[in-house]
Order: sequence, then structure tokens, then C-alpha cells
Amino acid sequence: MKIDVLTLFPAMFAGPLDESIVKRARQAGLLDLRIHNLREYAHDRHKTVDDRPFGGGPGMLLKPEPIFEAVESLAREQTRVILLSPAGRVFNQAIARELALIDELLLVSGHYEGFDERIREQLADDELSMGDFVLTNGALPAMVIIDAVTRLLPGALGDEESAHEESFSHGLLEYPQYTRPAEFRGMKVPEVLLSGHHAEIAKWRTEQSRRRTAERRPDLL
Ligand code: 21W
Repeated sequence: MKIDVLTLFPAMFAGPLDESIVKRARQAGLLDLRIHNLREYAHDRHKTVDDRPFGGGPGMLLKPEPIFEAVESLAREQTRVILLSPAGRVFNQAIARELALIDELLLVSGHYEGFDERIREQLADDELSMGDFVLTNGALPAMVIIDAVTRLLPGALGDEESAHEESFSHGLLEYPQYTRPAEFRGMKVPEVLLSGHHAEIAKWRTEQSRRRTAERRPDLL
């Protein structure tokens, strides 16, 4: 899979994508990731990428020319062009699974007060948000999407990680887990987990998952 990212903050991408499973996927050739600086597609003397909104109002908008030029130079016919903005549909695991099936993504990170609407109309295939909170720009959301999608690429997870994954794909929150020691600062691990009764343990875990989900995320039930 190839993922291009268009951003005003390319330096933010050094680090998070050079660790762990994403690093391994890149080294293995499963993911070809390229970060592009939007400013390099601005051709005026001041490398202008934004301007004031017609009609007035606060903040600055990303202007069309640099983004059109960048997308036209980076995207092919089959590329899925995705804007990151708080006005997008909310990203989730189903969207991650859908994106993991696509050969080429181009993630366009927003900033300021948003995009000139013609960028949406003409260039974007989709627009994604991380949820109802305000960030300073779309760089972290782009990295979140890359992380969530990369681990779904065939071969990205080791055997152990994949097996672990399957045992958690029941749509409930995780049950409480413990490791040694069996007692720590007076806090004891639930007796059933030390009992060796596998059916009892499975029953306890399911019950705990349900209780926790009902309490914290009733929308999942
Ligand atoms: C924050 C851009 C607020 C635009 C009309 C006029 C990408 C993001 C972002 C940002 C506004 C994501 C307004 C969750 C996020 C992102 C920067 C809108 C108000 N509307 N997911 N003025 N949260 N954020 N400004 O902030 O680019 S995905």
C-alpha cells in the first residue's frame, strides 16, 4: 500500500511512524509512506498557502492553488483522496478496514479555519474527522489513520499479535487483566483467575466485559 500525506508540518511525522508495527511494515515493504510539504507547492515569493475568507470572519483558509497542484501531481486515477477536518465523518474501525483494501491513499491535512470549499468539491473523495474535539491541524489525525490502517495490512502483525487480535474482536470493551505478582500492595488478583478453571475464567471475563461496556460505552451494546 502507498500512502502520501500532504501537510504544512512534515516534521511532526518524524517519530510516530518510525516505531513499532508501522516501522516494521515500512521496512518489510508493506507500506510505502511519503510525507510532502504543502508549502513546496506554493509558487509565489512568500510561499503562500492560505488567505482570508470572502465574506469576512476569523482565521485563514487553505487556498486552492497549492492543494490542487499538489493533488494533481501526487494522485493517480485510482488514488483515494481524503481530507482531514473536523467536518468529516467520524473515523472508526470499519473505515480503517475499508481503507486497508485500497492501493493508494492521499491524506490532506487541514489547518487554520479549514479548506476553500472548491478543494472539497473537486479533489476530495472523502473527508474524515477523529471526533468532536478541536485540534490545531490534521497531522495527528493523519498519523492515527496511518497507524490504524497499517496494522490491518496482511503480514503487518506477527503471529502472536494476530491471534491476540482475534480473541478481542467481540465488540465489547476489554475485561480486566492482571499479571504477576498475585498480590501487589495489598491488592489481590481475583481468585477465579488463579483457579485454573478455564470455563469459569471465560465466564468471568465475558461478564466483566459486558459490565464495563454497559457502564462506559452503552452505545456499543
Ligand atoms: C480546527 C480546522 C477547527 C478547522 C467554519 C468557519 C482534522 C480535526 C482536524 C481545525 C476548524 C480532526 C469554523 C478532530 C480536529 C483539523 C484544525 C473549524 C471553525 N468553521 N478531527 N470556522 N478534530 N483541525 N473552524 O480538529 O484539521 S481531523
